[in-house]
Amino acid sequence: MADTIYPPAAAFAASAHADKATYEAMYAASIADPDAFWDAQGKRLDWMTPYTKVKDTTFEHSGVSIKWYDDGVLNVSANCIDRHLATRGTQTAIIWEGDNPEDSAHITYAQLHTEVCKLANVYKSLGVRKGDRVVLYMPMIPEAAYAMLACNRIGAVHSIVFGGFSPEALAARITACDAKLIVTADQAPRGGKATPLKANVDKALEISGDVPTLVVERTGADLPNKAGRDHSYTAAMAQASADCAPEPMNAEDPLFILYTSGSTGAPKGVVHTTGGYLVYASMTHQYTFDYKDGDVFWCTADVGWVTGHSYIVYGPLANGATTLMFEGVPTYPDAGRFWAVCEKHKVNQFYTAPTAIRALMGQGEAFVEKYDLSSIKVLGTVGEPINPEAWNWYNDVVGKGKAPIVDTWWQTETGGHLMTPLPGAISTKPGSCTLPFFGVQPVILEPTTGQEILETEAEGVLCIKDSWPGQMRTVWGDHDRFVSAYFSDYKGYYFTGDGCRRDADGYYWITGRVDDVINVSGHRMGTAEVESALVAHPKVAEAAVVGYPHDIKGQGIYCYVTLMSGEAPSDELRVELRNWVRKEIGPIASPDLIQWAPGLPKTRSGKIMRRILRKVAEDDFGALGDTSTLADPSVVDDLIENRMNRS
Ligand code: 6R9
Repeated sequence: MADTIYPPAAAFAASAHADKATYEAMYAASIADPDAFWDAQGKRLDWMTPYTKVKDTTFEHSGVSIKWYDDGVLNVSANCIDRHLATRGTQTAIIWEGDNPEDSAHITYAQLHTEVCKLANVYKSLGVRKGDRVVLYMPMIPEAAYAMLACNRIGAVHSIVFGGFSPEALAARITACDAKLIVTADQAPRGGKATPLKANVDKALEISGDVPTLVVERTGADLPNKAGRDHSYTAAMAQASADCAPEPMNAEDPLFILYTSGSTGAPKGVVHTTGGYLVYASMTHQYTFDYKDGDVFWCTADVGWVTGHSYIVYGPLANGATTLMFEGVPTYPDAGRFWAVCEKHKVNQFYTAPTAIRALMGQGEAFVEKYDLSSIKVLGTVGEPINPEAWNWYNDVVGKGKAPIVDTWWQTETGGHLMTPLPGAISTKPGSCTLPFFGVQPVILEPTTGQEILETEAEGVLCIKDSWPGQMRTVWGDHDRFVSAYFSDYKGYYFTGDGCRRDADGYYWITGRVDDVINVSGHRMGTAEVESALVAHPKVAEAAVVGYPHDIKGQGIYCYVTLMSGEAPSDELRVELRNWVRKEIGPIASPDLIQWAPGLPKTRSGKIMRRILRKVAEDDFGALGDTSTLADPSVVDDLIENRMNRS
């Protein structure tokens, strides 16, 4: 069946930043002469010392090195705040919408400036210096944005840990970056419940050793304080001067670290730097969403994920936008909350994840129809492939067929969108992220030979041929891991870890991860992380984890567990293991299905054959392929007989 194609409306295209001809001309220019193209784009920022070099990058395996605007000097907070003050001091920078529908606030650029300068001085008074790392473990409150910007105002590097992560996961990240300060809050209200952030920090510090904390009084809960270690945000801010000059930073100085799951071992600390990242976040925010002055932009992500970094804080504020920050969840007080917020704040661009769309779709159209959504001009999605049913619902029910949908494919590692329709330029097809952004050269390689497939129609692994300014620069403290994870399987290319198909029109369709990373509700999870949490349990001898199709989450977590001899399987033990993984990693890693496996399918050399485990988890055991190389082929029969996902 031919794909339905949705061309941009003529009126939209006529006033957009880019129509089709503009996109094509700019894309061609960005590939023909990247230096000239990104030199011009670099001018979207204010530089304290202008750069003389633009692109200095190589993907050559022997010496992978990525530098952009290398000798330029700038400050991110000055670009996101100070330079807007003359023209936008009284404009709203951040609209905050609380978990409780009665709580909201507007913060102007002038107020943002004051708060960030004061907080930067608080950091200094707590001993934070240029280059030091600050861990943020925050609710979705304006203070989270202040805390990020105050870091880069003084040249400190933030590492945000998602508020849903456990004390154990938090401790590992505090230790990994040798944090000098932790900024947190007493509690994080979400969906009418309160996550005990400060109590989690207390537990984490028992593991990592003490680090000073700064605690925002979000709910005012009466909590224990450790004298000399824990500091009140309110008290510290009351003393702080609002005068803090922005620190001159080199374009390649680190801006932030963000830990993300890989296919092996512990999460990787993805490092983004100052100049290139901000140019790219700013440009993609402007073009992908066709953001115009005065628009209200809402990205529903959490600041603990890269989407929150680039499209709640850095991209929008660099562009002098009004950005909405939402503390709550899509279903509280009811499944109409997103649409109520869109109506209340007259949102113009709305950006969310397919898992949220699928969940809300299941609640029926009445929740959408209650609200006036006529302000919406562009709808965006991110995080995982969007199935056409969800795309169509988003288009018809939310957008009333009038708002173009931008399906943005990118990664923590890429800093900003790599493939996405531009809403005034590129016709969309439900489920395709369409075409590359400026400067991005996607290629599809044959997975085993690594040969580039040159035909338009192609399917294989997705790599990128050359650098773009928003690309990650290294893995924190482990450049070899950076090279081996992204530049070794397919030499000369950046390897995305995603599978991809290119259709006859040259449109790209992401087919999902080709490595041992699963995507649960748009959150990346290494199967190895869940496995190592499971085997840390005293009753577990061995564990293997795979993803399986899940209606709402996209993928669910399917665990095969071999118990220590003498341990008996039981439903109580299932509950215990599920809680154990939640405690080790966090609720997002909760196993959906746990199958007791007396044995795992292994090759004679002891490698687990995950292909077989995936098939059984998918309830598709008719196509197991060759099992004759297994050390003990009979384990497969037991796995099939006791499979948990039966349709
Ligand atoms: C931004 C973000 C990255 C992985 C990526 C891919 C999947 C993201 C997607 C998508 C299909 C899209 N992904 N956007 N797949 N269509 N529009 O999500 O970063 O958390 O690092 O995840 O998510 O598999 O490789 P991150």
